[in-house]
Amino acid sequence: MPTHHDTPPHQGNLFTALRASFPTNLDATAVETDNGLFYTWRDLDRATAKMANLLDSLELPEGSRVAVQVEKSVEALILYLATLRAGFVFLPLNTAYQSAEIEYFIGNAEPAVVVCTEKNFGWVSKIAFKAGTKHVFTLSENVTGSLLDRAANLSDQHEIAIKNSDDLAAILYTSGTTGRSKGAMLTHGNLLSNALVLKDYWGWRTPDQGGDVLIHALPIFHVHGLFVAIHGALINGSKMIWLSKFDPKVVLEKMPEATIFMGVPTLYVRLLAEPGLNQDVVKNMRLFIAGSAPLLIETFNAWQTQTGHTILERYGMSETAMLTSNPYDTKQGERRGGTVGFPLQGVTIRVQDEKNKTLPTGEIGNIEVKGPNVFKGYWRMPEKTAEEFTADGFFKTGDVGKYDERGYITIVGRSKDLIISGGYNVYPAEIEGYLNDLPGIEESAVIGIPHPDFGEVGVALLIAKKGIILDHAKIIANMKANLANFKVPKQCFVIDALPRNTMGKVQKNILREQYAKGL
Ligand code: MCA
Ligand code: AMP
Repeated sequence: MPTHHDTPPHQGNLFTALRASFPTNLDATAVETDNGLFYTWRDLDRATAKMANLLDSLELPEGSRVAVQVEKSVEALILYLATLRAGFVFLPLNTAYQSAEIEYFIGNAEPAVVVCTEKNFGWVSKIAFKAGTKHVFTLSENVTGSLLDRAANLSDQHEIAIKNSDDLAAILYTSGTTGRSKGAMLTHGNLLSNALVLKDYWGWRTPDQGGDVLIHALPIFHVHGLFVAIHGALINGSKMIWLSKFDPKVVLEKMPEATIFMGVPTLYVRLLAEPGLNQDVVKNMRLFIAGSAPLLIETFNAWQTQTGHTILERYGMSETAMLTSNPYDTKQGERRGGTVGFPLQGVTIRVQDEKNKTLPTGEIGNIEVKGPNVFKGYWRMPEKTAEEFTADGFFKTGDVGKYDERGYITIVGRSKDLIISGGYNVYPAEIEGYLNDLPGIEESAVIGIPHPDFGEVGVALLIAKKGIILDHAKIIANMKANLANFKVPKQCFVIDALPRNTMGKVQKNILREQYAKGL
């Protein structure tokens, strides 16, 4: 384990490495938005300094969290980078979360600072102040808000905070199979090691090597958009074409000026449906990356046929950033559809049986991982953290898969009860808990069924209390009023009883077979 004085402490700050990668010509464009705004590297440097000075002016305790629920914007990107620069812990929250969800996250993380949209300030600030947060700022996607007003007149010079590589940089909430979300604690070292490995493995070209241009069309409150995409571009001094929201037509419009695109499978499915997708529009592109959910071989093949490009699929988790990837350089192997490639450099992956014995090639088991990418643990949940690591320090991913004879890893399923819909995780336990509390519902089961656009979507099976007739529309409306919209089951069915095994456990696999015909 390298002792900390090996690298000067402030070198441990991820922002130091990102800032050191800015091109020499600071007046070049760093970010170009879909609504015609241009930000130079100098703009990023000055704006992050001003915002970091604002955070410093609050005299926050070491390790303070900055919770952020704002629409995607370059100012939100600047806030993320400023939080790193000032040495605090960034906590991004999905913009779809409603008050009950936000109340949980703020109660659990106890952020010193909360940044929300001007529209949501009323209810978010109430929750935040009640939980002891002292500073609530606003930031809206039309470049307004108290955060910008307060930072505007501060100095554009800022000494990057000294951090060790195992200091926290971010907390990302992700849920397990049971109960409430857990805050995955990611360190500066986790994120920097992953960014450096991917920069090399995906063949990123710095400006003096011909340069790269990334189309960024993902949300920035999850690992894919916030770390893999943003760090990839910044650590390489590459321009980002910044879309406030995914729109397939806009992505196609930008492709002739870009070289790299990252997306969850749903984005590829929607691009394939565009008549404008052809070999011509992609001729300047060099790399299409997919992940966050299974990429169907049909999508992989259709993309190859329609564009001539072979999608590079990789595998990641909030707790581990990226673990594996198909190769970019064909000398290291072909990109094999249906697989997630090889463990990244420095990452060890094993496939274990139920007795924690390592399985041979070809045999399906539980995927476990060890490496500099693996998180520090769950925020204030030491017991839960301990449960998810083996005695010899491997993290249990909850994914089920195998190695093939050429060393490629295939994910064949999940041991955790999880639905991944359009790249967002939906936890049946959370939805079931909510449904079971509704009047008239005896019990419920939420399962994932195939969906042509989102990959899979949730469907709820409801058991009514004796003598009660359940009103589906009312139940759905109730969930929409209280839960993030993407979590709401796309359909509800009332049935007499849930199939159970001899242990009394609900047999969701039987339900999935019964309802797999889709909507
Ligand atoms: C929107 N809707 C959804 C989803 N998104 N329903 C199910 N699943 C979804 N993902 C519903 C909304 O509730 C709404 O329904 C209707 O679709 C339209 O909403 P809208 O927001 O306009 O949807 P959209 O613009 O079509 O969004 C689809 C999307 C978005 C662009 C695919 O979901 C997206 O950006 N997904 C990316 C998620 C992501 O970044 N994942 C990375 C996680 P209603 O009208 O009824 O309200 S990081 C990760 O997994 C690991 C670490 C890794 O490996 O990267
Ligand atoms: P989360 O950490 O909550 O964002 O979700 C991580 C989960 O997404 C992983 O545990 C996998 O189940 C799933 N996942 C990520 N990338 C892939 C992929 N390329 N193929 C299949 N599943 C994936």
